[in-house]
Amino acid sequence: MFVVATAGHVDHGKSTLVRALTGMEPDRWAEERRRGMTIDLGFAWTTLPSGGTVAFVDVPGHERFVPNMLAGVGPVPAALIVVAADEGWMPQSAEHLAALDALGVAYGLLAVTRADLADPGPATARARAEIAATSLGAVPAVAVSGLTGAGLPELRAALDRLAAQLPAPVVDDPVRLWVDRSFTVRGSGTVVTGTLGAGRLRVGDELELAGADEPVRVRGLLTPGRFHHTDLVDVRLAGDPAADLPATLTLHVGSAAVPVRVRPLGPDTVRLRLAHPLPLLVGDRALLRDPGRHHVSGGVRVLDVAPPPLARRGAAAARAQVLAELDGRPDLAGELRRRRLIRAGALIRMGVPVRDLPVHAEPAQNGPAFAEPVAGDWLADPAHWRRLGEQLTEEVARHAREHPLAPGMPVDALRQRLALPDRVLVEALVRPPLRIHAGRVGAASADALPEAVARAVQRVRAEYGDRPFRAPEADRLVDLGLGPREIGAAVRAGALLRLADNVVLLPDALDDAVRVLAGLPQPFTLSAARQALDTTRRVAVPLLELLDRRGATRRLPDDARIVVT
Ligand SMILES: Nc1nc2c(ncn2[C@@H]2O[C@H](COP(=O)(O)OP(=O)(O)OP(=O)(O)O)[C@@H](O)[C@H]2O)c(=O)[nH]1
Ligand SMILES: [Mg+2]
Repeated sequence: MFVVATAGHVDHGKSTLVRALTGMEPDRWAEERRRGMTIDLGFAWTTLPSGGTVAFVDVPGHERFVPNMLAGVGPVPAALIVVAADEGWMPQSAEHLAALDALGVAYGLLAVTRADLADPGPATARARAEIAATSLGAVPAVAVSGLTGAGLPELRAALDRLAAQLPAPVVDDPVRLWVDRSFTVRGSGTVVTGTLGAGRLRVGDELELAGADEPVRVRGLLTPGRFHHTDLVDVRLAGDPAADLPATLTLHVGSAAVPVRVRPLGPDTVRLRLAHPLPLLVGDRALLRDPGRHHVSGGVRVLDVAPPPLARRGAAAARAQVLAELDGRPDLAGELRRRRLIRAGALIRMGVPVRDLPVHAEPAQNGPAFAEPVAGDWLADPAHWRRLGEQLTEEVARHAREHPLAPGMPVDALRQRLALPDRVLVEALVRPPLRIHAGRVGAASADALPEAVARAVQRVRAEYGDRPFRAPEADRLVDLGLGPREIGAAVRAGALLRLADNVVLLPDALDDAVRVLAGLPQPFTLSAARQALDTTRRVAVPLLELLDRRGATRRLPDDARIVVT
């Protein structure tokens, strides 16, 4: 089935033509029939000679009902433009055509009606010229009479040819049904009618009702989690220059008509503040209209549904430059570059597919890369991510300089310094030789020891390297500048081994001790161990206790020990 919207001036015979083609009554309201005038959208369908189905959205032509007309043509791919032979081109012929042009409708037909009342030639020529200058381009024209039925077979054949040209609807997209009206039918529940802009509905599908908590005119049924509801968008205009737009206009998108405040940014780009939020995506087409002047200001293409605030001086000019580069086609690499860090889900809700688009990060070096989350579902611009990594290293080094004895920089302090929205991002940025330990980021090796401590450790190594089980005496430690905090830092860095308060050895001493003790007749006493290790009780007692705890030695009931092999 394909859908065609009618368009054309009041009383030019749109509804009569739809009735003649379908045998159905598009004017469903008593008031419409009494007044002989369409007020609200009508729907009717018929089978074409090819066997395909065409459905008509019949729109009102009266100037007062243009908003209803726009709700009808919003997401419709093709138009049947109706001009009466006896009246010719009229104001709403022009306004409706401007709306179709603004929406970028590319497929259409011209029906010159009431051909029994006047020569259709002049009306046809004028209408074709007007239409040719729009997104519709050159369209086939058929002269018809709803009264006599003349031209109807030709019109049906032309509709069949039009149907064959239309691109197939995209069915895998998220569903967005712009609801025109809803009512309650006993036994069925709530029934809605509307236009499916994208996607495919199946019985049992779960949808989301947009703006359900607000008494708004716009209602939509949406695939859950796939749409960003926004009241602030940056758009590109096709039509009047941005500078000529009034400060307030009406935005028509789908069946929605929402008042907007207009802030020009570039020559053809503006920021729109919507009176209430709509589920909009990057690339959406909409239309701006000045209801007071009956003037379609132009079509808009949504460039950004989550634009940055323009608070700083010069922000608007900078924004205009960014917008100049955008064309409304979702662009993952560009979004990542501009937003730097964003959740995949947020991008999808803006209409930017995350899975299918390659990110050409640094084509020269790496070739195309697909967007892989850096942590959780966070995506990052590769260059920004690299800078963050460098910044993290600098922050940790600076923190170590300022707090030489602290066991690293707290993850949360880093998160704040780097202005990151999520702790997992800090964790993902930590690379060796840095590591996370007990909620802090620090160097894993002794290389990062404060210089004075590193020098003191070197002195210990020089003085005690050949007597590895002789611990420096307490006053020697003081001479070397190794107080409890310095010792703590050296121990955390793995540069010293603490046996007890003020009893430290070089870290390799444990393995060496096990080797020496294994050479003794087993089991061995504390005294034998002390002699073999050439050390004092001050060292031997805690050293053997540490080896016991580590399972390298075992203490027997008589206090002798054996090396566990
Ligand atoms: N003689 C003649 N009269 C026609 C023809 N088509 C429509 N009419 C008459 O023109 C008048 C308006 O026709 P409609 O079909 O209601 O026009 P419309 O374009 O739907 O009007 P709106 O919906 O209000 O914009 C009616 O009185 C019709 O009978 C035609 O082909 N020949
Ligand atoms: Mg009508």
